[in-house]
Amino acid sequence: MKFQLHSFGESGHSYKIALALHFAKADWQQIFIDFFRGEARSETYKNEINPMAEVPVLVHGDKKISQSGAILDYLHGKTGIYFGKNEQERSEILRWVLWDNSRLSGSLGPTRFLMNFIPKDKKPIEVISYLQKRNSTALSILESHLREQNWIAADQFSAADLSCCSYLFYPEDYGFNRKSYPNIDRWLSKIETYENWKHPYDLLERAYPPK
Ligand SMILES: N[C@@H](CCC(=O)N[C@@H](CS)C(=O)NCC(=O)O)C(=O)O
Repeated sequence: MKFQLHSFGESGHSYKIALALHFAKADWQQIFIDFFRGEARSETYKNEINPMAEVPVLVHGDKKISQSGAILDYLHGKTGIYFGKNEQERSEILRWVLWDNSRLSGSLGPTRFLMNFIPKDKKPIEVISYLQKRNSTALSILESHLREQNWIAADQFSAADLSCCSYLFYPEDYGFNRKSYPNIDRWLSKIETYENWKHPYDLLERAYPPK
């Protein structure tokens, strides 16, 4: 049964799922969300797709799932996306997926949005600088963790790696310089040299600039 992914190219949370489906060679299609024209906040979207007014949403048969971590968990049983072989490993993967949502993607995403996708005169400089400090702390935590580990939460590529890597592949300036974090750089290089890895903008149609 085909997967449908409500998404847009600039969304790192969407990219996690698109990459998971692509790596798994699953049968899937993007349902484009015109994010920068407010589609995800529209009453129709909230009523019919996601009352949380967020992207991504995965539709599979009669299932409609939001929250990238919950979607990766759902895909574990369906596509082989790795979410642990026992309770202990699963809990470690989940711990990093939640950390990513709250501290890494959850902070990098808004920083990149504010720095790149809103008009210059509306940029909240103090908020951006506050977020950048939080980003540096989160990136340093990941950098230290990857000093001893090949993969984030298991002895193989897992949902934790998928979750944490997504925003780090985007080209826009949001204060992340890969070369300043050699362990993160090495880990990202391993992921992008996977045989069928794809850049976010080669996997998902972009919504910016709005047409
Ligand atoms: N924790 C959510 C975060 C999703 C999220 O923040 N999505 C952004 C797009 S990348 C969004 O839809 N934001 C709506 C808004 O901020 O109004 C997940 O992992 O799916």
